[in-house]
Amino acid sequence: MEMTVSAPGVLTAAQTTLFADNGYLRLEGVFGPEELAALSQELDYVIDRFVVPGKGWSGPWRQQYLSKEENEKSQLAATHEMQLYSAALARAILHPRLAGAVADLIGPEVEFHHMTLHAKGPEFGTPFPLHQDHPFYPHSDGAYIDAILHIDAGTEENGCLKFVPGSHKLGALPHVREGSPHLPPDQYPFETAVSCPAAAGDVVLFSIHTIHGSAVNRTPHWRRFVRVGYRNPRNLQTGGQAMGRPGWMVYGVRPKLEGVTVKPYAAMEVAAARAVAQA
Ligand SMILES: O=C(O)CCC(=O)C(=O)O
Repeated sequence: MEMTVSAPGVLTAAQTTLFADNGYLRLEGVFGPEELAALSQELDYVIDRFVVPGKGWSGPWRQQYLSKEENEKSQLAATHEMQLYSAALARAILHPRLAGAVADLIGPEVEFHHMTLHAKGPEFGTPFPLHQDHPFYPHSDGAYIDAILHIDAGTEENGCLKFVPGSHKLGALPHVREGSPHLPPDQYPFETAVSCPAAAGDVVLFSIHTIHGSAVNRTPHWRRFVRVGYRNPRNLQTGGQAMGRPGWMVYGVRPKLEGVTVKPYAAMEVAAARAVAQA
């Protein structure tokens, strides 16, 4: 049986053009008050029980971006695949307006790729130097969108996202590989990036090739963002995070591709844990 998948038409023509021009787009109010409350509570549960905060990304950029005190005290809680811990976070991946917007941009078929937490600690919440996401999970082309779910509002004071408009048109750029991949700060000054403040419940979409970063969180509160990566299943991954792992289809059906097989998830290391428990 042939199946024709068509784009859902969640985005307006003006939104699609904005994304094509700038490489990023803010969607207002994707998560309503009840969804947001569940996301916030369950994320806090996951952070409290399963995440040990660290200093955040490493590399020579820290000397240029941070004072000595900031470098020493910077704090980031980061982890991956929180949908394995929380049903509210699992539901968020499939959210019809979110998946539909992504389908309008890179679909019609859309496959979920990964979920990652970036929670900046209070007062000294770690900044992110300018970078593209491509070096972290390189794919063959640009049909990959990162969605930042704003569990908290992003403001100038707490380290909102900042983008270099139109930079996605540059394609995949070489990154400094000392520490976490980042663009050389002297060639790509942080000041060239434009702030993208957003309210709690908003989602900001951007291309895997869009240059972005964020400043220090100087407020007394945690700033919690969740990144969800989506790709067109025809856009094959070439390395990095979650390489070789198939994801749920969140819009349309998986196309049958020559030479590509869908392998099940790797077995969890349960047997080893059981052996330890029984010892
Ligand atoms: O959470 C942030 O402030 C930045 C996130 C980011 O750069 C990324 O997810 O690639």
